[in-house]
This record gives sequence, structure tokens and C-alpha cells, in this order.
Amino acid sequence: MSGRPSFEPSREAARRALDGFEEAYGGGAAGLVRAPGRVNLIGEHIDYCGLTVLPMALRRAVWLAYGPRDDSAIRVATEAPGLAACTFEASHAIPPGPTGDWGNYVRAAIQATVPYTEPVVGRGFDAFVASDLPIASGLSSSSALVVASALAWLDTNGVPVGSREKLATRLAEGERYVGTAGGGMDQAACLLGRAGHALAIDFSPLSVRHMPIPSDWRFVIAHSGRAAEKSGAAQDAYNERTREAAAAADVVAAAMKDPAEDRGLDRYRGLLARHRIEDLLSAAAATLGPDPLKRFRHIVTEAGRVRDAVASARDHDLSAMGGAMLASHASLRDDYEVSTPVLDVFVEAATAAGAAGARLTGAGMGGCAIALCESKALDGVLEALMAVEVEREGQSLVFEARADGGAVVYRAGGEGAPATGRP
Ligand code: NG1
Repeated sequence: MSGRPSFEPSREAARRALDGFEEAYGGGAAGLVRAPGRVNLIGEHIDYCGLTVLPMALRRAVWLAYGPRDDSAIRVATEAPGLAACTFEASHAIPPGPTGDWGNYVRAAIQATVPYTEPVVGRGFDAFVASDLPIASGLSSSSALVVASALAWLDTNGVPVGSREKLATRLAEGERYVGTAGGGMDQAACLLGRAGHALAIDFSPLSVRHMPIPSDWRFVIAHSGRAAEKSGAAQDAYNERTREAAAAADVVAAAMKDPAEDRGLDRYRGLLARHRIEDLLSAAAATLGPDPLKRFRHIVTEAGRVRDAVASARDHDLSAMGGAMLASHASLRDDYEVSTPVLDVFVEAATAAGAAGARLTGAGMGGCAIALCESKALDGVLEALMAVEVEREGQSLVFEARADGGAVVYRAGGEGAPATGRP
């Protein structure tokens, strides 16, 4: 290897990753991964039901500079203040660090991709991570770290990535290692993003339709200043929602004498394929208690809103897309109960400033809101969201989000290339 990995020079976080690597390990990195965060436009808390979602990959990303080791250890340091480097041995059964340890996302990635280097356990790497994605904010910094670690492992061991869909599916399962019963949206958006496009993601099997974003549409993200730590209360609340959603589907399916053999969360697709949403809601109202009814109602109506949103994007219908986003937020606030007062204020402020729609994005319980407007309303929406008084933990985070490409591996001395094969 010679020289530094080449990358887009504007990327400050990329430079910090490379410089951090040199400082930590005393030599140049062999490679650099860019793994983008994602923002979900619509389709919230339904990916774990196997229902279609509509995110886009972001320009903001996790950057991971890495170099091979002579053994099978993994050592990853980060610029994030207060986070110690994580060090462990690659294997098929990696013992987790303490609950909430950021290194568990790296462990999850390596355990999930060790089978790619079979029959041997592959060669480890040293790495340094820098990022311009806020963490625990519903923008998928965790899955970006998982994807970056996995791509570094594969590249270090000379293993072609092959199907990005298959890798995304494997990493979605692998990330459950940290204890969150998550769906498959984040890893798919990170690996399969495309500049200027939203991704309509279908599951089981994973497939992506890249939808061009109309050129006059603008998206703004506003951070509520409150983290939604998946290692703490937010993880419990998230997992609780998945359990409630599964139980509700079983009750409604029994009431409707649904013939499917699927159970729990896997039932939703079949129910929605065989029945009208109104009929599902009537059966749910007759059989479920108040909270399960709300959870069920959110999921099946959100599935309908995603269908509408996909059509709106195709037809360049800004106001229909905005309407779907506003209805999604109301449902997440009232039925799924994952909003916060600041997120609600963001939605109101954006709408009053001329946004076509806005909603909380990601798992909620903190994190971010996203607003959609046409280009001429952009400045007003940005200003209105910046004027909302929140504690932003030092970072002023209201920014325009642009859809960017999926994860890329850059090699020392070479051109960057999408890691669908050896770059
Ligand atoms: P965020 O918001 O990035 O933590 C989580 C899940 C997604 C999805 C959304 C809600 C993980 C890794 N991600 O994302 O799969 O369910 O919440 O739509 O658990």
C-alpha cells in the first residue's frame, strides 16, 4: 500500500479519521470506509414488521480508517470524547462488553461477518473512527458504525462483499447483538443509498427501489437535543413496542380467522395483503384493549401512508407527501407514543414556516424531526427550526439533508469505489 486513501477532500471527518489513525497507531491507514447515516422520510416503526419504509442515506457519515494486524484482534479507537478504545478477539461468539458500550456495535459487526472468512477466523485490524453524525439521534449512527466495521473486516481479509442486500440483511440480524430488536431499514439504507434518491425498501427478501427525489424538494433535519440511547430506557421502550405489536397482530389474525402460518410481527404483511385497512381496524377495535389497539392502528395506517408517499414522490406531489408525513407524526405521537414535546414543537414550527409536512424521524423518544418544503421555503423553515429553544448539548443541529450514496471503501493510493466488489 502506498499513499493515503483518496476521498472527497471536503470531508473533514474523513481527515480526522486518517489523522486519528496515524496518531493512535503510528502509521498510515490501509483503507478508509465512509458509512452514511440515514434519515427516514416515512414508514416509522414498521420495518420490524417487514413493511415497506422510505428512508434516504445522508451526506453525514461515520468514517473508519483501518489497517491490518498480524493476529485476529480488533482494536477500534474513536474521537468521541470519553469513549475508550474497544479491543477484542474476532470469533463466532464474541462476548459482549457492558450494556451501552459503544464497542458492542463493532463486536456485532465482526461476529456477523466472521462467517465470510471461513474456514479460518480472519485477520484483525486497528481502526480509528470519526463522524459528523450525532449519536443516538435516530439518524442511524449505530448502524453506520456496524456497516463501517463490517466493510473494514471484509476488505482486510480480501473477501468480496457480493450482494449488498444480503450483507445488509445479515448485519440487521447481527446488530440485534446489542439487545435492540431492530428492523432492517438502517443497514439497507447505509449500504444501498444513492445520491438524489430515496429508497423504498421491501423486506424478506430485502430489495430496494431507488426513487428520484423531485429536484425542488428540500429536507431539513432538526435535533431535539435529547439523545435516545438504545442502551437504556429507549431500548426498553423500543423492544416493548415490538412485543405489543406482535401480540396485537396475533389477536387480530385470530379474530379474522387469517389462514397464515406466520406469527407475531411476521403476520402484518399477510394481514395487509389479504384485508383492507378499514376491516383490520374494525376487527382490532372489537378485540384489542386500548394500548394494543393504538399500536396496531399505527402500524397498519403507517403502511398505507408509505404507499401514498411512494406515489406522491413518483408524481412530484409535494403537498400529498407533506400530508402523509404530518399524519405519520400524529400517529407516532398519539398511537405509538414515541414523540416528545420538542419534536411536536418542531413539527408545528416547520409547518407554520411553510413546510409541506414534518414528522419525528427514527425511533423517537428524543432524536430528530424532519421537515419537507419546496426550495423557496427552505430559508424560512431553517430559521423557524433554529429559533426553537432546545438544549442541543453543544452542537447546533438544524441542517439541510441531501440524499447521498451508500457506503464506500477507499484504499490507500487508489480511487474510492463502492464496495460491491474489491475496490
Ligand atoms: P433509529 O431511529 O436509527 O435508532 C430504529 C431502528 C430501525 C427502525 C426505527 C424506527 C435499529 C438499529 N434501528 O432506528 O430499524 O425500527 O428505529 O422506525 O434498531
